[in-house]
Amino acid sequence: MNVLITGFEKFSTFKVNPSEMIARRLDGKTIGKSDIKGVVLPVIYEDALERLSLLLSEMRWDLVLSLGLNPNIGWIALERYAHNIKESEVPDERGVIASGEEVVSGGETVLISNLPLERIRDRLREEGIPARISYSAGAYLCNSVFYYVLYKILKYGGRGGFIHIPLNTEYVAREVKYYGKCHMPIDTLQKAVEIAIETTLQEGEERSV
Ligand code: PCA
Repeated sequence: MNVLITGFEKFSTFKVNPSEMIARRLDGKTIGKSDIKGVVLPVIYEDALERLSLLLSEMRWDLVLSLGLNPNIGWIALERYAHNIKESEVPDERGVIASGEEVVSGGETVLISNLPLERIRDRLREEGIPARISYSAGAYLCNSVFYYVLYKILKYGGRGGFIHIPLNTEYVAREVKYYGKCHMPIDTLQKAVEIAIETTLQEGEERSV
């Protein structure tokens, strides 16, 4: 099976994006019988979707799992809903401020992740990793990527999801201004993403038996 993992480059005041680190760490790895390709997307609306469009036309991915940083959470947030809207007071890294445009013109308002979110959440908790299902990925870049992936791959039965992760401990340790924010070690974040991949692929195998 072919698995695509996307992370994001650094953005805003955060000099490190743990989602980028994980995409790089997983690139070229094999999990179960699946080969992982990890790519890093820019935090720029136009460029991120252009890059994704190319990647998604390369092949029929069995699973596309996108990752992004949410510096305000202390848990793994398994996103359920992607919304067809771009809106944020925060500009992207090219200075573009989105104000309510659609991600895909004429697309449905909401698309729903088809990952086994409850199972992933339960497995993460069993492993001692705080996790919960989230019902909004916001309306910034992460939501755009999440929506675009689902829009493209649900059509052919691919599986798609998005996970928001907190800051990584190693970065926070170096940035005193972020003391007080929640964080997890990068190895724990990576393990959480691997568990999400494994759980999804296992479910796929059970389904096809
Ligand atoms: N998080 C942002 C965009 C890039 C990232 O890692 C978001 O939550 O939309």
